[in-house]
Amino acid sequence: MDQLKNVKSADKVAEEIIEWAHNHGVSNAFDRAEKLKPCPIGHTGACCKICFMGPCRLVGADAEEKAAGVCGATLPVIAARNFLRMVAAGTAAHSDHARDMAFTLLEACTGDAPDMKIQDVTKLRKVAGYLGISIDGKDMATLGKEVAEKIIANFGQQKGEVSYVSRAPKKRQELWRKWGLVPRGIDREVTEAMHRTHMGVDQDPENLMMAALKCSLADGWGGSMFSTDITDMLFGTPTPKRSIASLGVMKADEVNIVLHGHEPTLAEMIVDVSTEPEIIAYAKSKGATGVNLVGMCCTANEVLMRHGIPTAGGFLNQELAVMTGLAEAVVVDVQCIMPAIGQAAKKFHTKIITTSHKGKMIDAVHIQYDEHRAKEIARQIIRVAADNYPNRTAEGSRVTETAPVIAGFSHEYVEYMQGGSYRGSFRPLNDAIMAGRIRGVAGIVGCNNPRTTQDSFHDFLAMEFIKNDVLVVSTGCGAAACAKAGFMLPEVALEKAGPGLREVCEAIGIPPILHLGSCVDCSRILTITTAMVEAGGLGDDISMLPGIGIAPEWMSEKALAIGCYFVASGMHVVFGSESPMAASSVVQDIKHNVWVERLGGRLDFISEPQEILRFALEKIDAKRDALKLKKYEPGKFGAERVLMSMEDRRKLDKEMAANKG
Ligand code: NFS
Repeated sequence: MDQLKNVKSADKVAEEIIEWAHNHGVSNAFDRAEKLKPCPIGHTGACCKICFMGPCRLVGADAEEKAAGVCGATLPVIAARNFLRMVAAGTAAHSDHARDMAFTLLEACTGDAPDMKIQDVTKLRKVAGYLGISIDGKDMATLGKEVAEKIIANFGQQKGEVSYVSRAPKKRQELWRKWGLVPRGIDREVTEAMHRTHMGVDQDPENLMMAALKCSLADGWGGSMFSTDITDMLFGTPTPKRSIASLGVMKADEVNIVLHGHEPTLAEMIVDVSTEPEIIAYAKSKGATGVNLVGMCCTANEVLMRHGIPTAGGFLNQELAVMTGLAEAVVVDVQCIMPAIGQAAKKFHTKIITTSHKGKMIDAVHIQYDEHRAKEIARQIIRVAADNYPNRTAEGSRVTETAPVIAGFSHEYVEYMQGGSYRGSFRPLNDAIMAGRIRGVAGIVGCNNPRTTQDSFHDFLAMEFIKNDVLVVSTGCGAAACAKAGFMLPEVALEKAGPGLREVCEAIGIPPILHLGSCVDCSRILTITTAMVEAGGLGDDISMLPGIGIAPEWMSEKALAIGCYFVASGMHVVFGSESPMAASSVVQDIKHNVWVERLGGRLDFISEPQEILRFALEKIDAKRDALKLKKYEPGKFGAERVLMSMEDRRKLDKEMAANKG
């Protein structure tokens, strides 16, 4: 870790390009972060700019006790309000993405989006079951339409409960009801959060912080979970795919198109048409040998999980992709698109193509995506990129190094690996945890942030966890970091894993670091933890599982929404860097002690990776102790097999049937 303190990125390929940019005077986020230090008042949550009597900045050693804004708002109120607004923005982003997916599903079923159809019927039936929709006698289009309409209704629902709340463990649901945290409708919770934080409404920090949890549940067990399910239905539930990762995925002699952003629909269409003979012929007519698609950020995760499209990396690699000088086009839609790519593109031949009316850029070409003619637009985009191929100059930093990766671990696949189509269950994993072969499970998720050496926290924690027999599940830019580091090649990870984890992973046939997808796919972690509770042996609620959620290099409001819904679901969550509410000890106390008392989860901000590791292992071990499980000792576990005998299996089936009954 220490040797990384002097570099900007742990990703060697990225580091090479950053140095190139620095030496060529090309502006980049790493240099800008050095010049532009965060405002210490806003950084800790002590600045209120909610009304125009201010902004009021509450500073000074005794600000918490004595200071107040012009209206009288105290520091705890200001810090809690700021936090709730961030969580609401994160929830809105995931959920508006989900809404678009729901309308795409609807139009695919009504025939209004003729280039799309449901690809995973098993998943459609499963989702219909979750939503209480009968499947009897219905054809796929009718059922799909009903499912889409029911999901769309969840956004504007005014009363009642968001449908997927019923997928959580029973005990958790009761806890949410007890504390008034069940989201009524997705949009309603976001709107209410904005209202509560308007000048002069909610002035109780505890009430505001509980509202943050409620709003986040509309994301985790609402928008994000719907989005994952719809994407699986429309484009297939992921299964393992082999590919490559790093900025070296650009090809010198092909038309390179970077698919960047979040909603996978257009990217799917581009993947689909990119192999059409006419499209390839068009690229060749411009002097290239073919079309090379590469992903960026969460769109990368979506098309990597389903098609094995190489990933150029996460958030901080986007400017660098332009600086390779090899990108003919960066196609973007919404979220995590740095305005800087438009400015960087001016120095190269790269065209930035915006595709959503929600996300336009002045330095870009806009080609509006329209699901009624999805493939036609996808072809148009590839042609625009191909037309740009002859404009390539020799400018840029050329790199060719890549790392192999295996991604595509949907929760369905992980379950399938533990017993096949009919007997799939999370019980083998639970048994391994109970026996002490696996110490616990860590979710490493979230962004990159140039205030941290890029990827260094993700890489360090992933490696240390598996050495300590902790199974790692990863999404978002955390997963991209592990992929680029070569940790997502099972052989590499197995070699580094502790003996217990290694044995279990080999027996089940999964790697010790699992790529679960994009950030909305953090909902897969909720599904897995619920399945682990249901499989038995590790308590009756998510809060009892020896697990932890970590976003070590976060920067986005979406990450905070994710962190909050994990806390509300009962997990301990650790974020890297400083707390955005650090100025208020009252608010800090709420997110530690009040939340843990009421919901079993808490949110900590820890800036040192070694300390994050120590804290996480301590929490995992404490949960093991509370469950009275065998004490974890590296390399020491019983001689019993991990995979169950048929007899065990039958016993378990009976137990499960009895539980259901
Ligand atoms: Ni997540 Fe995806 Fe990455 Fe952070 Fe942005 S890409 S939704 S927010 S930066 S992990």
